Amino acid sequence: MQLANLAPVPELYVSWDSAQKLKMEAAGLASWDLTPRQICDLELLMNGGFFPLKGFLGEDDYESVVETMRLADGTLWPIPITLDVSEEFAKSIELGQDIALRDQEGVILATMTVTDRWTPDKRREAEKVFGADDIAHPAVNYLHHTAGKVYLGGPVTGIQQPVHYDFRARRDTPNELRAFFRKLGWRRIVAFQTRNPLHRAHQELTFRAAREAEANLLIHPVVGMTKPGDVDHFTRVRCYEAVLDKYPAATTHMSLLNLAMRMAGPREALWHGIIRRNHGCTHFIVGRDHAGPGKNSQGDDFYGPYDAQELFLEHQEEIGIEMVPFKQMVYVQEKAQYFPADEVPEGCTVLNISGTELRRRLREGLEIPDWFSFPEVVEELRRRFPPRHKQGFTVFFTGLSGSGKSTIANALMVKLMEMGGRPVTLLDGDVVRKHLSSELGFSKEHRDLNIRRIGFVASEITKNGGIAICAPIAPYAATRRAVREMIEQYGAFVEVHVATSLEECERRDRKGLYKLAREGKIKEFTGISDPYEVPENPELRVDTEGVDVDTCAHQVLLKLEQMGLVAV
Ligand code: PPS
Repeated sequence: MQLANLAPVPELYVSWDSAQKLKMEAAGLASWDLTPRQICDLELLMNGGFFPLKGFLGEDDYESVVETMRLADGTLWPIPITLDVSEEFAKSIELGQDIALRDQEGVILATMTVTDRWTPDKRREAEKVFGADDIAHPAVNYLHHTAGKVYLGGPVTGIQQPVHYDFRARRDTPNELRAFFRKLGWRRIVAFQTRNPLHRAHQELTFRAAREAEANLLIHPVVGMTKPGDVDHFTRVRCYEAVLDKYPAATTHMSLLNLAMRMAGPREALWHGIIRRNHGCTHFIVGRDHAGPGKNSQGDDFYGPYDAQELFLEHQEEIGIEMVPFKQMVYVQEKAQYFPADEVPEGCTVLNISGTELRRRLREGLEIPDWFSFPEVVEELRRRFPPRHKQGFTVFFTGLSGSGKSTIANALMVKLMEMGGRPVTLLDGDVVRKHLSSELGFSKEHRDLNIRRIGFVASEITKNGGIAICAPIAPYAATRRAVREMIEQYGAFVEVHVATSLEECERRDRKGLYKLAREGKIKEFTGISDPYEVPENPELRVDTEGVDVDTCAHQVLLKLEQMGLVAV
């Protein structure tokens, strides 16, 4: 029976006194500002999570890891942990030189003696480590589009841990967890890796896995970097905390792992096992398509569903952690209970809600049954993913000067305020130019800057659940598209083209500006001496000629209803 060796794992930190001294000395060194992923890697290097690594990989170890999943000395290590930097920085460094590694606020976390510098063959790295040079794989995309061109390698001397302001009490170094297990007398510990919210099926399967392994359970979610598009870790941790209460007291512990995942499937599973062994665990749950990155650009899976389990089984002894295969649990309606998928009594009805279906129900505010998840988890998810009619959005009016944008925008604002529920902010062209862009003129460059500022403010409002109504001329299609992209990360972007013709705007000439523009007294005037690119596919086009303002604003409101953004 495998019992945990809970002796401390070696760390790369120097003593507190030495750290103070080193920090002063390091202030004079060439320094590298770590990327968010490098900060995650450095934390696990320094605290022993990546034991036996002593720093960022040198070239020999890198080559060997890429080709054979082993360090140059033969030790199993499946994922290259490399310090990617810009060519410019790499050129400025001499081999043998010490550099300071700083976090994003400039705090020196460690120093590194640069022993190696090389330009990697990223295509080969992609093919060998991730299975294909296909940017549909998030780590391959990262490799080609985010990572620097040159790698530096060398031993790291740890000065201090990266600072975390969130969930401090829930974060443990490997040695803190080992000490905790020692204190509680836990000698068999099964770890569960996750990057998703837990529902009842997960609770059932983890509890069952622990019982079968006669072990205590460590819920060990990743809060560093996961797959782009995942539920943010703040929401997830609040969900995990709710689920933790559902386990029998004193059997289960939860700790957060600041790992930057690569979604490398089978290789990643081994890596996860090594990391959990370093955290004092004896068993590790590996599921179907463990750390799978989704579909490749041909629409197929990157890895076979059981590749990770097979590779893990081959190496579990060498790692020193035993695999517990993840049993898929399903809800059986007649029994009102979860069963392993292969033990469902004959003739019974199995109920399931897929991830896609769950997201649809959240989006549309539909029921999520108690058999599927815990009410506290559903409440958290509903708060994070409110239905569309409770999410923030932006209505972006565009059109010529004097087209009626501001008037319709004002009327719409009042109608939305009458309905209530969400705060409404009007970013009118004139108002913005007074308060946000007072130093700007009407050159293309200045107009773009003005629109991007409006876009930024609107995206913040949208992110925080409010309604932003913008009403600038915004004459350039590319800039409008950029603003759309900025906002659509957080909520809907509704482009409304106020399609009043130039002739009509000039005829109205409310501010007398067209006359001045025609006389050449105002330069670069939109429609007269400056271009206006008509939107090709706005969500709505309104015509103000012969139609009153109230009707126009009502058309916009109907569009918002149709898009589900306001409740009927
Ligand atoms: S832009 O192009 O989107 O940055 O313009 P915007 O911020 O909406 O500002 C347009 C208002 O500024 C006045 N104005 C001009 N408009 C266009 N071209 C020139 N050269 C110009 N000079 C001053 C004009 O009153 C616009 O107000 P609206 O409300 O659109 O009529």
